[in-house]
Amino acid sequence: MPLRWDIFCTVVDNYGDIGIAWRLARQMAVEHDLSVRLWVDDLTSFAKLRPEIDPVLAEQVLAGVEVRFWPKPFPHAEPAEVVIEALACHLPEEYVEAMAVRTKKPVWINLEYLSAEAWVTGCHALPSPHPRLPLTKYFFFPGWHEGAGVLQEADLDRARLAFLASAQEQAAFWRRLGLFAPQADELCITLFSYENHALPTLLDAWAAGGMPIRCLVPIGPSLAGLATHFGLDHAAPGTTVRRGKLTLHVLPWLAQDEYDRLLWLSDCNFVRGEDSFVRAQWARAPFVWQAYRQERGAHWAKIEAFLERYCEGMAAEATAALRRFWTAWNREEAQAGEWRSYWQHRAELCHHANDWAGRMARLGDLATNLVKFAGEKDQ
Ligand code: TRH
Repeated sequence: MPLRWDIFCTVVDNYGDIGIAWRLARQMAVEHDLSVRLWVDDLTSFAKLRPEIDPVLAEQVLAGVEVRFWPKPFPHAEPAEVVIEALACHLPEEYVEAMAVRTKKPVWINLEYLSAEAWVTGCHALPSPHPRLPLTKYFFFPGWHEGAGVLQEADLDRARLAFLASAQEQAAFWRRLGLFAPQADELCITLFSYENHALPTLLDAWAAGGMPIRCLVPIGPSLAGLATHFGLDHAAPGTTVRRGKLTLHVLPWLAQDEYDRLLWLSDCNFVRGEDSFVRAQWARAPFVWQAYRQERGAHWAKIEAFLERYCEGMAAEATAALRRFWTAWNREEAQAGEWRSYWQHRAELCHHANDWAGRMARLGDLATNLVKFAGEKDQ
């Protein structure tokens, strides 16, 4: 079994790339006892997810992972036995040359973006020989197909259940956020999205609805629209807005593990991109996904493919309502009626979310499947 791993991550925009690369590196070190170097080109973004990271240090160790700043030009570094380019980033040319001169060539894996699309299954694990050097790169697609899986720490469910069973830990969590815990009759909704023109309409619907709603919005691109809508100069962490049945708090950016706890405590999670999307699934509560918008609408195929898989086994009416609401949210056209008909299926949505997480767990987790794959390719 190859023991030394290098994981490379470039932060393109947002936080999904580093969020995923970090979780993977940590799991490899903590659960698989591997020696892991994580090369990151933007430590400032990383520090938002893990405040222990010092953005000016070229080398540091966190949770057993050696975190290295990825500078340009790249310094000499002895390649590891397994090399992962996370989310299709490109390895430094100098490093690739160094891989090629090793007697035993490293196992080189391109860890791709997450997708439920059917073509992914056909491309998973395919080799791609380097055009010039004696190296082969393998494509590894995370997802809901055999041999792949998504990120899930071994103790994730246990940690979630322990947190949900501890009134003390939950009270401490709300204190850290500087908020009172939601009341028993309040619906707690987290809203992590890209800019979405449907947001004001949805907030109005919640304000005018019959149910008290506590909405928690992390700092991000949705805030500008929100401030304009509520006639505020600006919306910043600590801002609270009360309108009708709606109480909305703007949250500071939370450390990644803290954000997980927020998802666990909430009744419905609006999430985006890739990593929060997966974490909401492990929270076993209803969630609404805004996909990362791609050129020529390529993200619609991803949404459709996921819905196809996710809705399997869900009652027909709930499925139709979920599909309508998700589509409207991604089109940035969600209306009050679509939200109401979605949420009237709350019981079915909760039951299904729990079922789905059970089904996902049976696929095995991404880190373990990657370790197995690398072991098979290491000759
Ligand atoms: O930030 P994102 O939009 O990331 C996206 C996607 O990964 C997309 O596929 C990729 O192409 C693009 O980046 C470049 O959404 P995502 O994937 O949910 O990542 C957000 C990360 O931030 C996730 O690890 C959770 C974390 N997070 C916190 O740590 N604290 C917070 O308060 C919040 C709201 C999120």
